This record gives sequence, C-alpha cells and structure tokens, in this order.
Amino acid sequence: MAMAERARIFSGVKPTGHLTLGNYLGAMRRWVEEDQHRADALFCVVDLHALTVEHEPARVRRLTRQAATLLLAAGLDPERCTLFVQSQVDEHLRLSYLMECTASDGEMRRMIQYKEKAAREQARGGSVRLSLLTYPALMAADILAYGTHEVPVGEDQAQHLELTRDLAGRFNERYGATFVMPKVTYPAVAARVMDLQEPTSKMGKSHARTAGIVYLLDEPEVVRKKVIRAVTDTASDVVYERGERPGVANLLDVLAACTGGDPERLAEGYASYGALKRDVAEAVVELLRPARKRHAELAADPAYVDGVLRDGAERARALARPRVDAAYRAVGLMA
Ligand code: AQP
Repeated sequence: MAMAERARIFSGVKPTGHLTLGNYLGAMRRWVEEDQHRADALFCVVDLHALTVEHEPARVRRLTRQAATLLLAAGLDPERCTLFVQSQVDEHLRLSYLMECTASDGEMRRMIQYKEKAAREQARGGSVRLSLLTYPALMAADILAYGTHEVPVGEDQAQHLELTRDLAGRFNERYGATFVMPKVTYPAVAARVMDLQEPTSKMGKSHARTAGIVYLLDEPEVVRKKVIRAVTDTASDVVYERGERPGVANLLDVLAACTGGDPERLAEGYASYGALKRDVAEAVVELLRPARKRHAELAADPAYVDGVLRDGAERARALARPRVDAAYRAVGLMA
C-alpha cells in the first residue's frame, strides 16, 4: 500500500437470522466505532451466503433489509463508508467462479463450518447443497474483489480467512500479481461470544434454540431474562477460566466488551454469579439501547435505506469491476 493511500476494509454479515450480540461485539461495533473512520471501508449484507441452507425467500429479503437497517442504526454512516447488498453487485459471483477454479476439493471439504452444517442438514434428513461446500470461494471473492487490506471479523471466521489468503497467494503465483493479501483482525475481547445456554457453542443467529441468543432487537426485559438464566457452572466463586468455566468466562467477556474492562480483573470484583449476571444484563441493555431506538426510526423509512443500498452497490461495482476484469484476463478469458 502506498503511504498516502487509505487502507481498504471489507466485512459482511449473512441474513440468516436476526443479528445478535455476537455479531455486534465480534464485528459490527468495530466497523462503526473505528473502521469507517480510519479506512476506506465496505460493509456488505452477504445475502447469497444465506442460500446455502434451506431458506424462505420472503424471510431472506426481510432479513436483508433488516440487517442493513440495523447496521445504519448501529452507526454506519453512508457518508463515511459503503454499505451494500452482495447480490446487487455481480462482480462477487463472477470472481467466485475463478476462486472455485483456484481452490481444491480437499481444502473446501476441510472447512469446519461445512462439516458441521452438512452434518446438521443430514441429521435433519435434508440434502446438503453444493453451495454449502463452495461458499468459502464466494467469501474469498467478496474480499479479494476490492483489493481489501483488512477484514475485521469474529474468531469463527479464522479458517475461511486463512483459505482466502491461500487462494489469493495461489492465484497470484499462477497468473501474476492480481490480488492484495488481506489480513484478518479480531476484537481484543469477545472475539467469540458463546451461547448463553450452551457456553461451549458460539452464539449463532441461525441456531434453532433461541434462549441463549441475545438479539440486537430484543426488548430490554427479554435481554435481562436471557442473561439472568445463562448457564454457569456448579462452583460459585467468580473466576475467569475459559476452559474450565466457559459460562462465567463468557459473561465476563461480554461485560468487559461492554464496559471496556479486562475480564480477569472484573472477576475479582464479584462474590456471586447473581451480581455478575445483573451487571452484565444492564451493561448489554445500555449498550444496545441507542441502536434499538434508531432502528425503530429508520425502519419507518425503508426508501431511505434502499437509497443507501443502491448508492452503495453502484460504488462497490465500480471498485470491483477493474480487478475482476483483470483476474479474468489473467486466467486467459477474453474480458
Ligand atoms: N458469537 C460470535 N462472537 C463473535 N463474533 C461473531 N460473529 C458472528 N457470531 C459471533 C461475527 O459476526 C460477523 C457476521 O457473522 P455471520 O453473519 O457470518 O455469522 P453468524 O452470525 O454466526 O450467522 P449464522 O448463520 O448463525 O452462522 P454460522 O452458522 O455459519 O456460524 C462475522 O464477522 C462473524 O465472525
């Protein structure tokens, strides 16, 4: 990157469910508070990724607009960053095919999320979509199309980002320097927020059991109830031990992320789980309050949101096209 050039940042969120506290602490919060101010940042609702599992068309469309609205409500500023919907920019799919031609079958099958989701689909008696296997190629395309330098994500995306880097390197080696090698960044705390009922599993928005998932649009009373009922463990002293005490560690991580403290130090201030849970509940309610309020206002003005997305897609298209054309030419196509 030339000295004067601003870093390019890309990141996205899938409309597979309502956005969660995990999405907020792992990714969105940095997009809003840091990334859009310091870099040329693009944020995307990656709707094509939502089609890799069984879905209801009207729900995907509704969740796509809701995710975009919430991203604006949380503080993304269309004057400072580019917000758009993946399926409105054809370059992602054009490049995805070249990524499929760069990846090997074996490395796609090694993806943990593929193995887990494929097993889940099979257990339900459903069939596994081919796109579930190939979607990391689309994700690599999402990132590489923009000459992205940094990808701010939660920890669950580590393996996909490693694959993206491998594909960029392999493509450049085979066909000449075309893509920037992106680096991945994680938040200092709460990089993997765990499900409050199953603290050894990630809090994921598409999971069927919702009691352990805090959604950004949950009413404050619902947030409080979910946090107070969080699964902890049989010991009663409050210590930060991720391996041995995942439930309490998760609550301390969330509290640290909300209040800016350090989870181990915070643990020293509590003599009981009850007091810790009450503080976590209030901290989360306060953290989410402004975005909830702003969401209600923005949801009443869908034309504004659609306008932001239209402008965003136009800008994204113009940024991606030259690099994707160059990649087509590099592999021997008449682009
Ligand atoms: N629990 C989490 N803790 C920290 N970061 C998280 N992210 C997601 N969950 C957590 C980060 O949020 C961004 C968008 O996530 P996503 O839409 O790709 O995935 P999801 O919310 O986890 O949705 P699903 O459908 O439930 O996903 P699967 O089942 O695929 O895990 C990313 O930066 C992500 O790291």
